[in-house]
Amino acid sequence: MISSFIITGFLGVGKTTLLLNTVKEYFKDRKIAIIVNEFGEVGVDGKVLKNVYSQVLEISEGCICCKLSQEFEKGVIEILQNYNPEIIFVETSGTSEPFPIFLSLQNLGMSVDGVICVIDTKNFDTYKEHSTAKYQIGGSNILVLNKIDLVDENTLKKVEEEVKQIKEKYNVKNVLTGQPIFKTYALYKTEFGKLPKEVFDGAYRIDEIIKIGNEGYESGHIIQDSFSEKIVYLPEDIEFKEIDRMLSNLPKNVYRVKGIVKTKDIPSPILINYSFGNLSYSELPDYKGSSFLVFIGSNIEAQKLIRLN
Ligand SMILES: Nc1nc2c(ncn2[C@@H]2O[C@H](COP(=O)(O)OP(=O)(O)O)[C@@H](O)[C@H]2O)c(=O)[nH]1
Ligand SMILES: [Mg+2]
Repeated sequence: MISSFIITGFLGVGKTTLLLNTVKEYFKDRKIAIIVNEFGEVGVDGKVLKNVYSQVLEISEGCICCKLSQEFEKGVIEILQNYNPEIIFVETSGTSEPFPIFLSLQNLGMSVDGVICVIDTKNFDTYKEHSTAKYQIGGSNILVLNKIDLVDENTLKKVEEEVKQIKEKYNVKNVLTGQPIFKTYALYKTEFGKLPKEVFDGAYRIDEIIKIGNEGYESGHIIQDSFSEKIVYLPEDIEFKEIDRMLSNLPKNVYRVKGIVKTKDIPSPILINYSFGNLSYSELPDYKGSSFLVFIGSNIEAQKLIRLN
């Protein structure tokens, strides 16, 4: 049976980082396929992951848990037929819920060996009230408290308690039987998503085959959380400091910025990653496409964000 893992978690918590750090480390000699669903029509993670893995399928422009479930299943079937992978990893968008994706994978005959929810320990307070974040925890069986390098012992303890409570309350149940679908769960604490190998060895395989349709599961998705995104294509003759200045002064309604930008003064294209006020840059030398930034948040007005000369 082909095994699969789902990586879920809110915007910017470290899902792609976890994939880069663990999959590359533990599965060098295995045939891996990665499916990445990004919020919005332009993918950044797909480009980053493609630098490392050859088989990366990008599904954009909506979320695979609701609007795009058919496209998702079609994509999985194509990957199975064309590439014949041993293991499939699915990174959901930060606004997706994992449970419908879990059902899709099971329906396609795959073994789901873990639903991993990455949690941003540093910024948990700022997003924990979003219902999507709660259902992501409730629908997973491996909880990963990430970014622990950025918090003290007390914060870590507090977030751990909160996450456990949310797990208890939002644990997905089969509405027909009233029983929780994942009987147990594991909790890990990581920096940059570095999970131990044991997580991927099948110890958290979900054996129970869930035979309910999507309608057998209730969630508050779509209705309660509203996000939007704006894409801005940039000219290539700008200076790095202009980009840096703009990104250092973002308003609070912008949660997440990702993009790949070419500048006048730095030879390699730069990968930009902004989440919850933390900004990071890295180089992406092989990138050949255009320069763009994707802003994710609520009520975003891109023209007000970008004031380039
Ligand atoms: N300090 C710190 N930064 C992290 C950690 N994990 C991820 N990041 C950074 O957080 C940002 C978002 O990470 P990414 O993996 O793209 O998040 P995703 O949207 O969930 O896929 C990037 O700039 C990462 O380098 C961590 O454990 N500690
Ligand atoms: Mg990502």
